[in-house]
Amino acid sequence: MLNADKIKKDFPILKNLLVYLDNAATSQKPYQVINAIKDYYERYNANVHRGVYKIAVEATEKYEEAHRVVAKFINAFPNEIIFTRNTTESINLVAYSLGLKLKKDDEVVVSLMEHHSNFVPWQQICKITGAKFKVIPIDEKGNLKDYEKFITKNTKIVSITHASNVLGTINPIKEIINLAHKNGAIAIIDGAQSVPHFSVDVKDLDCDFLAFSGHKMLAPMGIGVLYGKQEILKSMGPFNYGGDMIREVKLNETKFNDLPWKFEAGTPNVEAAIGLVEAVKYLEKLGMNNIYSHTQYLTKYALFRLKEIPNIKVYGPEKRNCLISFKLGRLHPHDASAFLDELNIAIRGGHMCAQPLVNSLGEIAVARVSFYIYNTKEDVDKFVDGLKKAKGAFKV
Ligand code: C6P
Repeated sequence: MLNADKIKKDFPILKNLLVYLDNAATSQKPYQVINAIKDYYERYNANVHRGVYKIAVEATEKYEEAHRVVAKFINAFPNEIIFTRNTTESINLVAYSLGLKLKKDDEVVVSLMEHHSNFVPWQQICKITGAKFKVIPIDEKGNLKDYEKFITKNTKIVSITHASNVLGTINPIKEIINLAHKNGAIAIIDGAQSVPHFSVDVKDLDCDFLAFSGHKMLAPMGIGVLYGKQEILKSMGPFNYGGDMIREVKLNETKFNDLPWKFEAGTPNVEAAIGLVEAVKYLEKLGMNNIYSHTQYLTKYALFRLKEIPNIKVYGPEKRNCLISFKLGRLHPHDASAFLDELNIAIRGGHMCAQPLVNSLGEIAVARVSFYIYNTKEDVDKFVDGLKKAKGAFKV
């Protein structure tokens, strides 16, 4: 277990006794991250890869350190780390750069539990190219069903979430990657809900791409990561054209920059990259295995306590990542969320940007709690007790 009470002190927003249980949407930020950004603006704000004066060199060095720190965090090479705006943009980069080359009869495989950001780009790319869009279903427990049958010799791209943001399911991602490769397909992993919570090693997984967002792992908003195997990235064309992604521009022709800058056109989000460095260092100091144990403990405890409430339906498998989606009788998730907000408890209600999945559960919205490093057993108690009060107040 982590010492969450001590960790909480690093997070200024939690000083007002906010019980923050919407970590799957975004995490809170510690002083270490906030101060690093403040230091950048107060001391060495400059554009990167351009000026040769001192503060520009320092900003560039810090920005490049971010590639190295993130690479080490997921066991990649620094030139395999492309900074984007978020997971959504990371997946779109691959969809536009690789996906548009698909032909009729090629197949793209996703699953029903994808977030829209790993669903809509492939659905649309398939519409443009005529490729077949295949969706792996889920079983009644919330696990992928018969995925082996969906990946065939015609499959060119398999793009699957590592961990579901609604069900908490942790998918058998290594087997899926293996199966994709056996069939000659590229394997793309949506790591938005895995990388912040447990150790992810891209070499061990052997995935071709991994996408995730800084803001769900203590870093600022506006920075996402796309990991890609260098040989694949080298063979791909750029996603955006413009400044910084070029080596040489002539009147009729342009030579592109090396990796990763070929995919980082224009002025990047330097402050967010600097924040991301501190965020990763913070997580590494706690230890990813300790983080996982801590949030596992809270999730199991919350599942146990929720059993006290009659008429509650919990979605997803028993063994799961650190979030719980539920429905309490006829209580609308937004009413549950608004009621708990009055008690200073923040939870999410809605379709979770996963409408095909939530609709398949027979719902248009669910409520969700999601845990992180600063959450305590007391936070879980406050949430469950608050939900009991909501049940009484709304008579559901
Ligand atoms: N899910 C949630 O509350 P962006 O918005 O690009 O940083 O992340 C998109 C994304 C992709 N995949 C998964 C599995 C996700 O959970 C998310 C973000 C948030 O569940 C916001 S909708």
